[in-house]
Amino acid sequence: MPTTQPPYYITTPIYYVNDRPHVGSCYTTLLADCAARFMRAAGRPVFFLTGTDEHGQKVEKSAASRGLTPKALADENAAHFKTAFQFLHCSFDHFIRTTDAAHEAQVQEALRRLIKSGDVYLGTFEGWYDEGQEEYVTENQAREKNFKAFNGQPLVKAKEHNYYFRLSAFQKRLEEFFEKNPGFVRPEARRNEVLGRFKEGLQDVPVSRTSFTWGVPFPKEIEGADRHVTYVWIDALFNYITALDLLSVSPAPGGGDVAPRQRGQPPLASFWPAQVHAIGKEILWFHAVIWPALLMALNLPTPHCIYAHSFWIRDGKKMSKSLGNFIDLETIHAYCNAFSVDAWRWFMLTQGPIEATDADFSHPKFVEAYNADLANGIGNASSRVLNMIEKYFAGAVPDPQGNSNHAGHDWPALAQSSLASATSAMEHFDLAGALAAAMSLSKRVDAYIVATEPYRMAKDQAKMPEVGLVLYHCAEALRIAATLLACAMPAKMSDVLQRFGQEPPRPDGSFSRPLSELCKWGGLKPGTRVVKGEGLFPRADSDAPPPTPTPP
Ligand code: ME8
Repeated sequence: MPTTQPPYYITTPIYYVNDRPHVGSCYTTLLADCAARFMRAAGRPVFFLTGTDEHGQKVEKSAASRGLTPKALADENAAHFKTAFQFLHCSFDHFIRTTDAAHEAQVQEALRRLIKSGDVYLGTFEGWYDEGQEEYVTENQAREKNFKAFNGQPLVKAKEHNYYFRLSAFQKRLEEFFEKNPGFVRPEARRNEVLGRFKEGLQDVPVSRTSFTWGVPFPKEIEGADRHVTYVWIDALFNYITALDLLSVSPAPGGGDVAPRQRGQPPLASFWPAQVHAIGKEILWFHAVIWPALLMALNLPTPHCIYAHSFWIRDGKKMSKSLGNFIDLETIHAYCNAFSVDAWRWFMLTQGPIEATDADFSHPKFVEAYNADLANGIGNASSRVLNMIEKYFAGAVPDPQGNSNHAGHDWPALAQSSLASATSAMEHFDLAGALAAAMSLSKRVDAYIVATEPYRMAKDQAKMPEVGLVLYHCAEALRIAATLLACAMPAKMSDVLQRFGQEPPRPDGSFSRPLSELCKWGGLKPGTRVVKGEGLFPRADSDAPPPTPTPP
């Protein structure tokens, strides 16, 4: 689709390979996928990046405990992440791995530039270290946390000769930047947390380690840098720009499995700066403070928004391996098999911790949302309307004869406002708001059927033109709702669109025309053949036990 619309670049965190995918990593990736699909449907060129963070001591140790090389462990688990995200129909454009040669070369280039500019220097540091998170915490934080690490283990006092990034020199610039860009960190509560921490004063951060070898080595030509490998966090943050070849020293495109640029597609570099870095709240400081400062030091533009969602928890408790209450891939598979991948996506996207509070995962909550929104919601509305068109109009969409306003429903205005609200919400990464705006059209259809009772009118032959009018409006509203909801439920909404004789979205979520055209009232042609088909979302029994976890 030729387009003059601005590029949209969205990323997820790159996930540690010493763990398998679980509800958390799948959640953030689903959020990004939904936004990416919507923006492609809107006609914007999109680059959606996800991937794996493969260096560091934790990976080195996990691999050793299994008798594997770190790379072999990384290969194994990177493949698990990729497969899990594909299973959930995530349409990423590139899966970056920090062991990709193109990434490593660009990280070294960043270090060269930062050392040259004096923003990175060699120094000594002593402080409280969280071994699990591979990060130092300040004296204040250590005290607040009772000298416990994120995983509950004691913090350790560590001393290192390291290269440091002169973060302290960016305090004023960052404060001004936050002032000028109130939407940089979202939601608002997260922004306030960062602002609060600014008051403690920014300290320089170590960017190298000598305590292990599994990392990107410092460039050889830098004196005194042998044995120093790049601190895993700095290596990781750069993925957002190395994936676009922004620091490439050679003109050749980067490695990895990025799809070759096709004619008419914008150059990779034009995607920077990112619209959204979607992350979890625990890694906000790196993204909200260290990352923009690194970019400022490199004279590169800063991203538009860091969106830090909260956590999925279970029965009011944090999910952890030791509690054994993690929603793992086996559980996700079981739900997808029992209710469909799209039902899982819908639950994640609409009931998740997108805002500042954690969200509890519970089976009754899943069944309630599934029945309310899908089985009794859009699934039921579609079946009823398709059934009636089949029964009363021999399966051909009736002709509304130019009437679009009926029984107090101004349908073109409703469709227009649904599109406008969904678009504006999506631009603000308010996914639940965008999906609610789209779903409201389907709810309107229910209310309209209740108010007009077409099945009763159909008993009177003289009222058939009005029945046709009602059913046209219902079908057209459902077509538009399904078009807007395809970013959340690509397979099921493709099915709905096809039943109404419409073209489904492409596998990446784009359509042959942008949403602004597709969602105009009146796109459904009278006479189009419809197909009733099987029930889309069979009702779930709220008394049945949760599905049994199944291996992928
Ligand atoms: O932190 N609920 O990787 P990671 C919701 N490699 N989301 C959750 C979650 C939960 N309970 N648990 C995890 C790292 N997540 C670094 C990132 S980025 C330059 C480097 C999600 O494997 C959430 O997005 O620990 C969180 O930020 C991410 O997984 C952490 O993944």
